[in-house]
Amino acid sequence: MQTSRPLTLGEFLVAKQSDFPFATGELSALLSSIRLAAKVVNREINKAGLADVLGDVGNDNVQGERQMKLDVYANDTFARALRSRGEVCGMASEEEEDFIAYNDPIHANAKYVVLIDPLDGSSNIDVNVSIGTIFSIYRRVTPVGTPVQLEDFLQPGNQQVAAGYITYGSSTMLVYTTGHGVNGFTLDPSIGVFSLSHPSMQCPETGIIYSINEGNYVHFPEGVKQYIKYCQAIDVATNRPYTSRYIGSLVSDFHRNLIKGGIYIYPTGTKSPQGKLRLLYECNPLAFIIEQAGGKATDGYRRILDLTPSALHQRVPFFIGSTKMVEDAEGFLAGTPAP
Ligand code: P6P
Repeated sequence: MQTSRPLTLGEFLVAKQSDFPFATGELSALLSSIRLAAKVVNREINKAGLADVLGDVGNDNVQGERQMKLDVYANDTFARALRSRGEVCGMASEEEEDFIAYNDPIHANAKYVVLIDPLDGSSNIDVNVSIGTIFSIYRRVTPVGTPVQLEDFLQPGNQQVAAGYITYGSSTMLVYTTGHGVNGFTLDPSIGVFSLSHPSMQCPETGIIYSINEGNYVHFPEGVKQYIKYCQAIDVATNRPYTSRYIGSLVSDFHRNLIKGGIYIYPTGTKSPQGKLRLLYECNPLAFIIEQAGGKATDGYRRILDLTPSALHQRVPFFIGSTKMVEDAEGFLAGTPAP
C-alpha cells in the first residue's frame, strides 16, 4: 500500500532543479553537502551534555568572542562537507579570520562560494537553549579556474543564489530559499531524513512580537527607544502592548517571527557602534529568506540586500521581520512615529 509521505529534502532538490533552466545539479549537490553537515552537527549538539563538547576551547575567535568547542566542531564539519564536493571554490566563516580557498584541481572549476555562521548563539549551548547555522551561497565573480578572491565574497546580498539556516531546537529544521519561495524541512532522527514540513513559508505582514535586548536600552538610538515605547503602549486597535520575546539566539528568534509574525532588532549602541550582527553570513542570508517570505530587512534606513560589503566580518544594524513592523520602526528612526 502506497502511504503518502512528505517529500524528502533530496527529492525536493531534484524536483525543484527545473527552477534553474541551466541547472547542472551543482547547486543541488552543494545543498546536499550542507544537509549532511547539518545532520552531523545536530548529532553532536544533541549529546552536548554527555560528550566532552560543552564549554569553550580557551581562546577567542576573530570576533573576540569566546570560541565554544561546538563552534570549532561545527566550523570544521561544514568546511569538510563543502570541501568534499567539487561545487565550492571557497568558504568564509565567522570562525575564520580570512576566507578559505579551495585551489586544488578538484575545485578549480567550481563556481560557488559559501559564507557561513557555523553555530550562531553558541553561548546558549551550555544552558540547552536552541542555536543555529546560517549560510549564504553566491556564484563566484572572478574567472572559473583561477584562485578565488576576496571580491567573490564581498558581493551584495541581492546577488545570492541561495540562503538558509538550520535551527537545532525542539526539532531540527533546515529552511532555505533559492529565490523561488521559502521551504522548511524537519529532521526525522529515526531515519536521518529531512522531510518537507513547512512548504512555501510566508511571514505575516504584521505581528505582536518584538525581539530586542532591552538590557541595552540606554545605549539605543532615540528612534529605537521610541519604537520600544510604542510596542509597550496600550492600544487595542493595534493589538498593543506587544509581546517581548528575546531568546538571545538569532536563528531561533528569526524562525519564530518568520512563522508567527514579529520583528527582531539589533541596532547600533555604544557597545556595538555598527550593530553586532554580521552582514555577510547573518544578515544577508536571513534578509533573502524574509523577503522571499514577504517580509522586510533593513539597517533601519536601507535594504540589507542592497548594502555593498567592504569587509568579511562587517557588522550592520539589523531590523528584520513582518513588513509593517519593520516600517513602523523605520518611521520612528526617521523621526516620524508610526501612525
Ligand atoms: P546580545 C549570538 O551571539 C548573537 O549573534 C545572536 O544569535 C543573538 O541574537 C545576539 O548575538 C545576542 O546578542 O548582545 O543580546 O547577547
